[in-house]
Amino acid sequence: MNQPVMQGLNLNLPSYVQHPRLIAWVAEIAALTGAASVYWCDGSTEEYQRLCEQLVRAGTFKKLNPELRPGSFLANSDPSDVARVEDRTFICTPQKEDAGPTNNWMAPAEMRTLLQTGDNALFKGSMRGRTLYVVPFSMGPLGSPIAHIGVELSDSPYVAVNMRLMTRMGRAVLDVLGSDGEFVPCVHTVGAPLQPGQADVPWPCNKTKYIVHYPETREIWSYGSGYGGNALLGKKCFALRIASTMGRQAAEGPSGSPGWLAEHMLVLGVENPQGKKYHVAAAFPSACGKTNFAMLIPPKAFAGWKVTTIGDDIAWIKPGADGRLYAINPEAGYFGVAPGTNAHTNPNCMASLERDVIFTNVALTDDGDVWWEGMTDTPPAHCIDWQGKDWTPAIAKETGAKAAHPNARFTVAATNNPALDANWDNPAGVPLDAFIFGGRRSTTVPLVTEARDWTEGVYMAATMGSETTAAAAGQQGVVRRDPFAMLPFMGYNMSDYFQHWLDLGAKLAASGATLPKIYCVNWFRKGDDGKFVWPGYGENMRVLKWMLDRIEGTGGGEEHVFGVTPNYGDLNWAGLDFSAAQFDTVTRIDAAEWHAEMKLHDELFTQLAHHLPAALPAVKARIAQRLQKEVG
Ligand code: SAT
Ligand code: MN
Repeated sequence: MNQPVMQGLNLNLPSYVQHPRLIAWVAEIAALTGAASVYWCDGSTEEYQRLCEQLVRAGTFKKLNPELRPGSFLANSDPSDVARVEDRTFICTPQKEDAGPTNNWMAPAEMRTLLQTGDNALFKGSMRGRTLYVVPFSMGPLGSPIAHIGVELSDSPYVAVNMRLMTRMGRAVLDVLGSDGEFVPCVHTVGAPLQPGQADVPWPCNKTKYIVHYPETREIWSYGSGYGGNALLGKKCFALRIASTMGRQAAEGPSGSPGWLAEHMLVLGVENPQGKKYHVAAAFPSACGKTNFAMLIPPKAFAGWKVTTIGDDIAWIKPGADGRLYAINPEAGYFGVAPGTNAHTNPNCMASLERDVIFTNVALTDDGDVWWEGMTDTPPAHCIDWQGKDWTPAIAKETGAKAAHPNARFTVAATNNPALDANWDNPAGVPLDAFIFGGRRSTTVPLVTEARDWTEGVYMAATMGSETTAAAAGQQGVVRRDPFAMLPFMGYNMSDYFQHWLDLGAKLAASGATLPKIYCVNWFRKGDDGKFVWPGYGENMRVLKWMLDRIEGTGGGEEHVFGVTPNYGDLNWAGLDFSAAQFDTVTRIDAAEWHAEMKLHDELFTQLAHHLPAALPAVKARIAQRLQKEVG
């Protein structure tokens, strides 16, 4: 076939690419960035292996000991490029208020000048000396009516191989796209062009970073970082920021459709010993245990109970013809936090990581395997830390040096997970029975509370707070409001998003549907000794079981200031030594703490005053009144 040649550059177009708009766009970006060559990813195993070998030769990857960790690699990033950069993430809507006060905003024209068209536009020549990888991917099962397609153009082969594990990637996507299918264009550069003869570094990146979204035109442009959600653009950028705007747009116009939701949620299946299956979607901020909860193994006393994973990070949720909400996992792999993962906290995850894994920023052991803080009780006597330095327990004690970066990650295909749900790939999704919202709070917020109705549940989710983690650059351990665990991932105005949730609930209720119950949880309360009181992990099954009892109408509980909470006797304690006094420590409502907390809700609502649904301050007023009356 005719090979289009742009300014001397051969597009290396495979004959199966039949989409003129896609071809023209690839040519345009190749010209803008000055890429040295273009490579179209077909998504094959052979290609994956070849690119991994190439990354080994480039020094980006180390091949791990094939006897201990077959098919697996370790990448160490540049020490400056280790997490999402929220302060460099932009939502570029024409009107600032459409991005809302929680997002960084710049006018689209101004951003385009900066990135694409200005004299010193960052993307101009940004891929010089590098290959541009064309990475077609589907978020959601290939060809499913609820899936959406994206194409990422990236100069990072690390991105290409990660995208193969995280999404349905390759030629089959272009087959679905045909000659005129819609796709979300995603442009990514590490921002490190090479001069002729210049040697590359193992982890090219740039101090300047821009993670940019244009919701109106559904485009993503990412500059300067090669790490995680900054660079794997199908994940937070597409499946949350762009998709959230798509879900809301679907509710606009005359169709009367309630639209849909793109949420920062794991989705799990839970089956009781009688074989009844429930599905739960749970939102927690990054690095607060979504992967662990999604892969939970019930304690021994819960014989016959089974938890299975549909997804561990993102859910797309749509009303079905029966009015129920159905969830799919748009991803096909897990990009999870390694530190703290072990045979106790997440045995299914450890099993998932036995082979065919890309590790990033963990430590390398002397026998060519990986290690991270918390992986084993006894650390290795020596390893090479994530920055390539010698690490021993003695060095760690002296300097505090971590073997693995706290945001070190694994990338692994979902199919590695022994607890994978049989319906994880079902295009119809799974019907949801409950939503859970949880933050990381060492004080104040009780173990579990059930919202009395949808609006109260939306209030709980909207006012959620959490202590910051290493998943984002910046200070750690500070409580911030993180509505719906979506603060860093909202593609539009947060108040309009609250309204979308309220409207969707109201429309479904009006159609006679039973809405999922909404719960607020906190696994992270600490005692006076500074230690977590609740044992967490598999023991979270006890809380989950209480929720299912409530759904069945059999679970006990007491109505309270914020909703319904279980009494000590309402949870099944078989096989766990957890006293009523300990239970009190994780459920107690302290008046002073809650008055302070309500002030923070106030601050949030003041910040979000524009378009804030009146129903939310109304819930707040009711709570404040009860708090005064019942707690003091
Ligand atoms: O780097 S990611 O954004 O993919 C991980 C996370 O913060 O959840
Ligand atoms: Mn996440």
